Amino acid sequence: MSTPRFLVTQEIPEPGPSILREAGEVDVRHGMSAAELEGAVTSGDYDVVLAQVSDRFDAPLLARARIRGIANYAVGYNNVDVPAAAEHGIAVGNTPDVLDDATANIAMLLFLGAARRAHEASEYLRGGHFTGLRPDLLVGQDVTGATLGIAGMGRIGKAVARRALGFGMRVLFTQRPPHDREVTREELGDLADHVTQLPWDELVRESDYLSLHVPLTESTTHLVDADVLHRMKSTAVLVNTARGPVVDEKALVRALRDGEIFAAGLDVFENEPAVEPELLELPNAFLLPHVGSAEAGTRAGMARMAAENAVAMARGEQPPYPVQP
Ligand code: 8YV
Repeated sequence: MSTPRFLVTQEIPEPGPSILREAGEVDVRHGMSAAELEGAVTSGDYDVVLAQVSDRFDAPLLARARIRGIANYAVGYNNVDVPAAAEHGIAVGNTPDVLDDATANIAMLLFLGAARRAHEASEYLRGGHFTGLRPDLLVGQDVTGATLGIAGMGRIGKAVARRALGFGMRVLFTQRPPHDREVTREELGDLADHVTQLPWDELVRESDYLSLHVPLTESTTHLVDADVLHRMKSTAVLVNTARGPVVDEKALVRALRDGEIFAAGLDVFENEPAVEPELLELPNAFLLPHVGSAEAGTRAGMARMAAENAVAMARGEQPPYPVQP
């Protein structure tokens, strides 16, 4: 067998590079345009691409691709047309489980930051406006005793539920909005006695905090649109650590501006890395640049899994972490 050749589209942390170098030749080509990625993938120069979620592999590209596999450095894989990849014998892998806690942690940070006006408070202080305590200074929303609605009770949704229970919140969820299916007690495991499943419409109405943990698919694109935002409580906080297009960003800007909801905490954006300019101006939007999994140990774990996937794919073996659509 010839030496495997890996294309890495962004530098990843150890042990990723060591695992790849031990198995073959590694080419790190940071910042490739879509045309450059297409050229590389169709050139026959590489066996496997270790990819980011910003690298798009659609059906026309996959039809012309001369690679054995795509090892996504992410749990999400909406950047790959998985059925088209399967049709052309291209394996696809991801990095599940390892980033659940980190992503749940960032969801909590967004909740608290948006509810307690952390961004505004920090700006206020740094702007030299803090001249003394005031009872009306930067009053936010209550967290303890409030109701959290979780859209998507998968691994990350469950990790958020456990944290929210620790904060004394009531936890409701819809498993697979907008069209739910009933979840068994076995599936809920340790959470079975502590969380309640509701239809999506009711979840929207009941939630003081609505946190999104669904994959991006056709049915979840603009799951949170103008109509949903309108039906949320005016005191509600929306949190998105999933994928930007799950929320209609323009409608969200209007809802935040017009006080239809209290605040939003967002780690992902509809047209990443671009962000609706108006969103950047709104004090009640607490925004982070897609750092959900950015904890050192988590990223090392993701790097190991993606590299192990890539090596197995290059050898024509079943990857240890194949995507499970
Ligand atoms: C990013 C993510 O991939 O895992 C996912 O689906 O969205 C993130 O973890 C990460 O920021 C690496 O670039």
